[in-house]
Amino acid sequence: MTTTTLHFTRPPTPHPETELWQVADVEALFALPFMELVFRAAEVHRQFFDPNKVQLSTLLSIKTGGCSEDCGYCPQSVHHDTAVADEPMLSCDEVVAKARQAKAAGAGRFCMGAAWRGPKDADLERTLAMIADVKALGLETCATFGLLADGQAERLKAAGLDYYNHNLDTAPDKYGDIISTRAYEDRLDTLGKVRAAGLNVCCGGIVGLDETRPDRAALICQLANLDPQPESVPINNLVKVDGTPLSDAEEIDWTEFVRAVAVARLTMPKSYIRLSAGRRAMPEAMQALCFLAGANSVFYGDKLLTTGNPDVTADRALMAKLDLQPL
Ligand code: SAM
Ligand code: DTB
Ligand code: SF4
Repeated sequence: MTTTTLHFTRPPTPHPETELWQVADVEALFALPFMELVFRAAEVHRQFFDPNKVQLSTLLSIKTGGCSEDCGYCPQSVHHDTAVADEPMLSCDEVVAKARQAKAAGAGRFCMGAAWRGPKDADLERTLAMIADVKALGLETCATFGLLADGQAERLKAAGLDYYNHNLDTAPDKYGDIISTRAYEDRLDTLGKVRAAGLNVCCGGIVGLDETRPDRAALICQLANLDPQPESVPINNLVKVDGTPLSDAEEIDWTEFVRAVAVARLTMPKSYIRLSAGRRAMPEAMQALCFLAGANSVFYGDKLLTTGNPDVTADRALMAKLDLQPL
């Protein structure tokens, strides 16, 4: 019997002098043979993490719907006619009760989301007690409230916030097709404020917005070139919601999603890569491949913000089958 040995050069790395990723090099990672890409990503994953551990974050929408922004994917925008009803902000007691349930179910982090362009100071003030009370339960805290004004990140930090989530969402060149009410630069500005306040950064994006592979590479390049890199990187697969402009976006092939996870792992070796929105529609075997390719975090709990997520029983069963332990 003859055996064939395949030889691959080492995959691309950041530019040796600037240490910045070039879009072309990230595209070259996407273009690696699928098995080679997944293998390399799995190899890097093991250098920095226990591959049998997965971080669990539970989401809660503390203020739903009625958002002034026109993000084309989002069911909570006033610009789109969706089935999401506007709701006032939850009370602190309601939020803490949900956080308690999340902790009892095994979550390690609790992420509070609000359908705002950014918080008014009075709104922010009301969230501070929620953050302090959730933190006091022994959970890590995360908030995603949109663009931050000067001083707001510091107030969140002082209240006990651990992470702030603010996504770049897509490539700079694709961004204008998706959102018109705020600029890419505004997002980078908020990420800078979050960092400067000493908060951990959770920053990722969405695939399946009818973007091209070079767009996906450009998004990951932007994320990887944040300095320091985000501690947490959510990779969302678009959840297509009726009434949003992207409700009939073309589905990306599942292998392309796995490639995006693997490329995120290779370019951000020390970050938690979160298999995020869209997981309910993913077969278990695909999720397992994402974990092999370097995903080591998920949203855990029956609901994301307004749409569904795998139920806790199903996730526990999957984790048991894959011998994955919660962090
Ligand atoms: N309003 C704040 C903001 O936009 O920053 C915080 C909440 S917003 C819902 C947080 C993130 O959820 C968005 O940046 C986007 O990445 C993600 N998201 C929203 N709708 C989505 C969808 N239909 N599918 C996948 N991800 C989505
Ligand atoms: C993130 O990257 N994905 C989460 C969280 N950060 C805030 C939100 C997903 C939202 C999916 C659509 C919804 O449930 O409304
Ligand atoms: Fe508003 Fe955030 Fe939805 Fe955009 S993604 S419409 S800012 S809630």
